[in-house]
Amino acid sequence: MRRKVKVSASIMCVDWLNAGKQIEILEEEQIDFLHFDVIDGKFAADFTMGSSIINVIRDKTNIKSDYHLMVNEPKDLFDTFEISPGDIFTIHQECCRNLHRDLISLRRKDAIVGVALSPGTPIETLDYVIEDIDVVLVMTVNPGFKGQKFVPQTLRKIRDLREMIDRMGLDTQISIDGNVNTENVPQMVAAGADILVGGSSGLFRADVSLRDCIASLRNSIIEGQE
Ligand code: S6P
Ligand code: MG
Repeated sequence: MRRKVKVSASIMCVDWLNAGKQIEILEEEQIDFLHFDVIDGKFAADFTMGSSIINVIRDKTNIKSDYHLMVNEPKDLFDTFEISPGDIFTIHQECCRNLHRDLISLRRKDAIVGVALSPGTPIETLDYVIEDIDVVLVMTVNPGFKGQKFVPQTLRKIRDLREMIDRMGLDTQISIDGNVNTENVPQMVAAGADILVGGSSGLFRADVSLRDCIASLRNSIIEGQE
């Protein structure tokens, strides 16, 4: 049977002047998650959304949240964000002085617990903690900005991670973030992706409607499963 590959929409890439309408479309199209990038200007340059903006969107929709914190020592922010059952909360391996302690704190908050790896971070850095992780987010671009180029060797990383998870008999899911579009999705899915974070190149495009982008992304998922 085919694995269900879920789609998470990166809100940082939404057409902000039409955000309400676009979120309605995401809901009608039964997108699985809204992906909220939080950046602190330190771990990654630039700033994105804080809880006040995120909560306006959360209040408007029933779609589950997929938090992606690109901030140093994210534990200081765990109480800032609302977490409902079924929401994913992802922190970066590179940002935590005591990753395992932080994962346990998140588990107590009833989050689906995620750890993100930047392109240059090996999967071996998850040794001895992967048992306590629900989702590994493999970044296929460097943290910080939309519209970047795909880092090709991350495809090998997805394959290696899938192999490691299967070998250990875990049910950890693999999420992919960065340059998720019709060109790359078939290979990402074939390599072992479970969740795809669609951004400016795959979902929120100026030249193609959001509904058409969703349909194309779903076709590319099927292509990768064949
Ligand atoms: C990057 C962020 C991502 C982007 C998304 C952009 O720091 O974590 O979630 O918003 O990946 O998508 P694209 O198609 O522009 O690479
Ligand atoms: Mg992200």
